[in-house]
Amino acid sequence: MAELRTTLALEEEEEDEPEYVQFKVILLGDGAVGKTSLAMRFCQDHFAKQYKQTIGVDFFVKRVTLRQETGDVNVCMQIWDIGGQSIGGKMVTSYIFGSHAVVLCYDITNYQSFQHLEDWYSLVRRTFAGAQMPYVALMANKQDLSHIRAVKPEKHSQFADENDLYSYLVSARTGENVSPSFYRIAADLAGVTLSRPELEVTQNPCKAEIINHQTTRRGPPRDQRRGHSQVGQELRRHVIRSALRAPCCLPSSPSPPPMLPDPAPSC
Ligand SMILES: Nc1nc2c(ncn2[C@@H]2O[C@H](COP(=O)(O)OP(=O)(O)OP(=O)(O)O)[C@@H](O)[C@H]2O)c(=O)[nH]1
Ligand SMILES: [Mg+2]
Repeated sequence: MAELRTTLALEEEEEDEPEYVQFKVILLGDGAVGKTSLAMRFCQDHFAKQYKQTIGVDFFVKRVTLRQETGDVNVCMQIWDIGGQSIGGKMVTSYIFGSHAVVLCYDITNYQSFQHLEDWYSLVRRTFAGAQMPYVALMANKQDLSHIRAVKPEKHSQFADENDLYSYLVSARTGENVSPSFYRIAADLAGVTLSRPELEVTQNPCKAEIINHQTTRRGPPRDQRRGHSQVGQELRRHVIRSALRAPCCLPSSPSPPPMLPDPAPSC
């Protein structure tokens, strides 16, 4: 009898657990462009100033609920943060394989990191040769440093247009546009249309910095004067219905990842 009660309780618990649509999202790009920082900002709302190189791959998980009139959709995003040094390595194609979304990241203050996206993107195309390409996005990080940018917005738009990429402008440091961008990716993958208020709710509050104007002769930097609302995003709707109906767990790669998360994924 006690056993039966335990089984019933377990079944009830399972019924309460929402079903998650699971997506594998990989972050690619040169070393130090801010991939780990973006994943950390989105999953843990944390930013570390100090650079710690990612060796191989690191994993993050974030569960999000997408609200729509016909019912909520629960999404579990497995974020594969690929170390920038992996580009020449043997394992990189197996990391990319099976991904639903690829986010090509660069640092707007580092022109080379933008140029190298050609190489990263061709690696993605080679991995998916003959198969359906995943959702591919172009993510321009370090928008807080726009006063020392090396990549003009026109260059960004041109690359996105020529390659038909979704486009996001973000700052892992301030958190600007990070959550809305990943929510948008989740929604596009799940085929959910998010309303503007929902996207705004996902925006992290920015920390205000107090500047002493009496001792600062030139005033605050230009980007602080403009505030954070000017960072726009060019978003095109495109739905990929490749969701795997599966419980949320790591990893879900067709081939097991050679390096397990260390420490265990958290969010
Ligand atoms: N100002 C500024 N610094 C950033 C931003 N994002 C990341 N950084 C800094 O850039 C450095 C590199 O960031 P990481 O996230 O470690 O870069 P990564 O792309 O993961 O690098 P690899 O692991 O080598 O591939 C760190 O010192 C971060 O603090 C940003 O949006 N603004
Ligand atoms: Mg890293």
